[in-house]
Amino acid sequence: MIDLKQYGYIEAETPPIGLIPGRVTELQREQYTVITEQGEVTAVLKGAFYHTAVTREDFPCVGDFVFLQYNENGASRIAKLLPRRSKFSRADYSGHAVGYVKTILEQVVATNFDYVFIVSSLNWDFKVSRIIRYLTQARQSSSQPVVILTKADLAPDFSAPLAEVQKAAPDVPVHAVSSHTGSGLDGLSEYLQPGKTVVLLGMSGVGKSSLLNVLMNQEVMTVKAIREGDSRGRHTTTHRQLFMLPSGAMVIDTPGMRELGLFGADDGISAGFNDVEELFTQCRFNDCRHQTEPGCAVLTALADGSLAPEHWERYLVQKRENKFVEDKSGDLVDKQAWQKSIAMRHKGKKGGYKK
Ligand SMILES: Nc1nc2c(ncn2[C@@H]2O[C@H](COP(=O)(O)OP(=O)(O)OP(=O)(O)O)[C@@H](O)[C@H]2O)c(=O)[nH]1
Ligand SMILES: [Mg+2]
Repeated sequence: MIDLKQYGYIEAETPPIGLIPGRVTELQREQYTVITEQGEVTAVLKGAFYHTAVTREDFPCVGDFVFLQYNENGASRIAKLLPRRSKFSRADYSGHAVGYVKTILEQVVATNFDYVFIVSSLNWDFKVSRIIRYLTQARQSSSQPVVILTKADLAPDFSAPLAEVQKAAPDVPVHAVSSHTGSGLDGLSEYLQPGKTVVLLGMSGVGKSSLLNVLMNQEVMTVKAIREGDSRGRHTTTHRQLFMLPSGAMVIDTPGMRELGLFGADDGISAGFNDVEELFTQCRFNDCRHQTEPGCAVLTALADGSLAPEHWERYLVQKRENKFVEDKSGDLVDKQAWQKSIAMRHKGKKGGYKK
């Protein structure tokens, strides 16, 4: 028998008769792998999910705790999604895929983790603004963000990028590590405690799976060299998966993202830019637009150097983007249409499932 508590399970409600608890460790297409007290099982969703889910957010995802009907001889059936302690979402702009153009949906990337490792390479394409975007979304997730700068072996002196991140996000721990030489990995042990879950997020090719492999002491995920010409990743990892480390902590590896679209990130923006929003309270006019108004605290702070122009610019960009997404995602009619379309799709596929 596996003790699910080691997988972070807390029994908040007793499972109904006939159902057992489990944690989703892998999702490939519509096929789930779930760890239960009976061991690892494959599972599909009960049809009810397709008919009652209002948004995609209601579907189980890697990291989720669920109740399922255990089936010894075939696929088990996930019957209920349990409340999430934390989740990392992004905007999914592929609304047209369901036939209703321009609805931006929430895509939940991972759930029930304690730390978000924002993974970025010291080797190439190092951009603080990208790290700050991930930070905004991570601050929204109800977990602690940590910035991991990888491939330290390729950057003989990484003090400048390290300092740059620390300056832009003074409240967030930053670690420079190398999966090849092992340098800096000791510093991660404070997060990798038994029962804790970490999710690895970042662009393709930054070394997320390499970090996972070295923490696992074995190659559990395929790693591929980045492209020679432009140092881009090859999108090697194509699905999300949760692993139990020898240390007793869990790591969720994810496919590299091309770009991270903010979703519902108002609180995350406020948390990362509270210094900026604090200035707003000092403007002479309540409805100050911080453009040309007299007595504007933002303009004063920009002029005297106490507010860095790039910090202000990032704030504006994120606010604008978040507002755009909110306007495009709030339309319930479109959500209902989406719901209908997946119910139809499920109906069409039903024959494919083993009963
Ligand atoms: N020099 C050096 N190379 C590294 C390090 N970590 C990863 N790499 C290399 O970077 C390349 C990409 O590594 P992956 O681990 O596949 O990157 P990933 O982030 O998982 O990429 P996706 O799965 O596509 O999202 C491989 O060639 C790795 O060998 C490191 O610490 N040092
Ligand atoms: Mg990978």
